[in-house]
Amino acid sequence: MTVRPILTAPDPRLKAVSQPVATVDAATRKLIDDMVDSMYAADGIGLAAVQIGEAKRVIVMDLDQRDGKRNPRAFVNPVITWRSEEIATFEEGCLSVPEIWEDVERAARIKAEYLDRDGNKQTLESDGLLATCLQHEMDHLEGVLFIDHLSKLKRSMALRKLQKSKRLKDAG
Ligand code: K1U
Ligand code: ZN
Repeated sequence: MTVRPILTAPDPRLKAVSQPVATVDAATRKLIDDMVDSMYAADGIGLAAVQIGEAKRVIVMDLDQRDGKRNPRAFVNPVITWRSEEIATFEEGCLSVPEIWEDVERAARIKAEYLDRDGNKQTLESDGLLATCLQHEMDHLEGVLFIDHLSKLKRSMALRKLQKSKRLKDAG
């Protein structure tokens, strides 16, 4: 089990565009395992590889964490193939933007294709939290944070709050 530190904004590495994975091999599965361990250790429901400093197109997610049961899923090289015109608004958080929660508008439903941890091609149609979380994590693969969807004023307020809490933490 390897829990790796999660980068926080405004770390410039979070702005990288992640590169596709050539083959789902042992190294990819080790990355997936580290991401799952890091996500659970941080009490998250999703994580993109770039958040632990690996700019690869890999996402993990577990939306079913109940009664100590875990059901992690991995999405390698995910692509959104269809988005609904209907929009849904969810309050989002991000392990790379701690302590900030804001409403974000995204497509209410999406279809996606990806490779699973065995390298098999999968298709998925989703709505609700799964559609929101997938779009949030896929934004990370393009170097986009959820606060980039906010107004300039709300984004700069969020970044100021983040910097203040970092200063307080550093001061002990
Ligand atoms: O990308 C990330 O950092 C993961 C992020 C996923 C996400 C959450 C909510 C809406 C969209 C995307 C998180 O896991 S934030 C943490 C979180 O969801 C949570 C933490 C503690 C209790 C309950 C939820
Ligand atoms: Zn995030």
